[in-house]
Amino acid sequence: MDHAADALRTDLMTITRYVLNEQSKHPESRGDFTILLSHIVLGCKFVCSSVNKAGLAKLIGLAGETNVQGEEQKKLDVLSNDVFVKALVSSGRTCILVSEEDEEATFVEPALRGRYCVVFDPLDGSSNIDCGVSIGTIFGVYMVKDFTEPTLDQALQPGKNMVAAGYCMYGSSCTLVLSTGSGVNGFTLDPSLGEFILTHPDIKIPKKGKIYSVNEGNAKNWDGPTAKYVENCKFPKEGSSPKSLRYIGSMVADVHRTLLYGGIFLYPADKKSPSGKLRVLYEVFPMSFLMEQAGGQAFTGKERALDLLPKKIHERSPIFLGSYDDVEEIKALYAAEAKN
Ligand code: FDP
Repeated sequence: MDHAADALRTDLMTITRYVLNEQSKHPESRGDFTILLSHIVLGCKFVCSSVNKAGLAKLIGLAGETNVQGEEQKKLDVLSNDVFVKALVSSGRTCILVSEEDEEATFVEPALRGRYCVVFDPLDGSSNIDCGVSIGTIFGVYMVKDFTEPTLDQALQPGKNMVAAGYCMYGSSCTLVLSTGSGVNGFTLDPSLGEFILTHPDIKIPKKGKIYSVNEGNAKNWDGPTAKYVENCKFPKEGSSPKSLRYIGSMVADVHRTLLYGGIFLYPADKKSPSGKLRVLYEVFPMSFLMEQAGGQAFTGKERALDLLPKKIHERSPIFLGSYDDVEEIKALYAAEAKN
């Protein structure tokens, strides 16, 4: 009998146990983050269960509303947003919430205020809901200095100020990937226990990958460096192999694969969308934070993504993120263009 393997199977590291262990390294900590995270986890479990039941419960279909980006909102988006807002407010640890689904930020009522600002996309990749492709929740957490008088500025901080970020992917399994600023860990929901168990400890992205991920249907409107980069992926220099293309069209799923297998995910600017498509606060920042924590990089075409200072809560930015060496290549192409 393999006692070491058996011990691993029976000594389960749940996400709560993991965060409590981390908390014990900071004796001054009051456990606020642990409480906040348990509410985020509750939201993820609820959305996971709803996504699994969506067909059965006839939840799929338009809710008859349009969100701030002018996209059709589906019932699952509405439901997920409601669940996360209520879970975060009731945690008593938040003062400002920014959701992809809400035009304005939510300022928590004074009696329930705490010191965290949470930015999130409750159900990202929603165009994939109806065909059962993986979708996810993305979140980022900031600490607010004076939470008794919260202002919008405190939600408009650069991504490098985040204290935690993560996503939960609702796919063939439900996986929550989290960083609290000291590496990246992945937890998989064991449905029989209702617990997220540490299954991917200390995730490191390969230094260079063999996959690129982009919506090539936009190629005619790309700028020079993006077009050149993708050309190089397909027709590399003599002696190197071409990269494979994988594009799901669900950011959480595309980033998850990139994190585990290596490579690069691109959502560049194009002539029709000069700022790209993805939202800075709750898509670009959390994913860039995770990439850097896993040893990769995230770049906007101009600067390190986490250095961006957003001016509006729903601002967009181009993004190139993934393996360190792959992002270096696109950085070099933009640097060369800036010189000319
Ligand atoms: P969706 O529109 O389905 O919600 O930001 C949303 C997002 O999906 C990302 O999850 C995804 O990476 C991207 O948009 C896909 O955009 P394209 O359809 O333009 O490729």
